[in-house]
Amino acid sequence: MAQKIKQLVGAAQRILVIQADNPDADSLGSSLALEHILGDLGKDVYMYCGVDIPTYLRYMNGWDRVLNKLPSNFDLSFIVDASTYTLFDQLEKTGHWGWVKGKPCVVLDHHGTAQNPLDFATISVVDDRDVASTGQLIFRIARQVDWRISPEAAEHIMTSILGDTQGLMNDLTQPSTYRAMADLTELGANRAKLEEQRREYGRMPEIIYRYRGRLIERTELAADGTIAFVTVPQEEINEYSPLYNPGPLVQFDMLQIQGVRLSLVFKTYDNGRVTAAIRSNNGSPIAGKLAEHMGGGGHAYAAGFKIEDGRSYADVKTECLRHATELLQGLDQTIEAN
Ligand SMILES: [Mn+2]
Repeated sequence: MAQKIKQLVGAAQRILVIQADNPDADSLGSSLALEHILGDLGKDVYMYCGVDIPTYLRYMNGWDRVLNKLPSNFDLSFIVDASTYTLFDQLEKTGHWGWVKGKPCVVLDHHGTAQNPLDFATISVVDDRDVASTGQLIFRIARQVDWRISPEAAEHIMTSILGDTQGLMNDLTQPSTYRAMADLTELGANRAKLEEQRREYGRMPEIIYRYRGRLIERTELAADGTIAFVTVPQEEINEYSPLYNPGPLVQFDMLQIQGVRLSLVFKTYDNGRVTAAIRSNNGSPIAGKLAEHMGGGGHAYAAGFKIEDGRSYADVKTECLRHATELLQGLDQTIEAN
């Protein structure tokens, strides 16, 4: 596989790296790592994401080179951290899938259970067992074909791993992940520096700190206290989202409530759109399955979905909580059966 990817890269000059419409530290870190690695090979690299890079990721150097219009002139594309059509609404809407399908395409991902797979890919490497993040997968491939990993590339790969493993703390973390972290450190990535950058960027204005208190106050519990959720309406999105993304403000605190296994931050928009960010605690790896059931995607501990088909928020919430409860119960039954 790695050799075939090397051949495709060898034959291309202009290379496009595509992220899905749910950018996170892994997809952005993977894009930026590829930008450096392929750039060092003398390629012209373009990065695309259909939506704006969220503010909480803007501590990553180079985020502002990600385009949100798809360039039409390229020889090869990489799709990183996604392998399903579901997460590419913007390409669907603009009708630009044709451009991507008309050229060789390499899909690199670590989400195993995707529905509607991107079946046109020239090469698809979807490894859901041995790597913690797409960045780690890129690292493995780059080593197999002896591509140079600059300190900048190493840093972006490290960020991708820390993002998906929540700082090496969830069980996506593999033995190979610790080895990769050691190798990346040798290559010049500095975890302490990365954490400092992220913390500095994560500092919030006073008004946001106080808003966080209100979100905590409004948090509700469901399913015998195993699911925590909160709703952010349009007027708060307008007021606070430009300053800070409301989800990350409370979502990890919600997972710290005793007995809570899953947290949900719903956002409701005036045009009827409902979105949800899903996070789960170690031992309750159902976030991705819940998101898929609701028409979205993600992985075991972090996922999301959006509903735009006119269903009311009340209906979406009821269905989401019902299915989440079922998945948690199913998980317990599997554990008991073992
Ligand atoms: Mn990922």
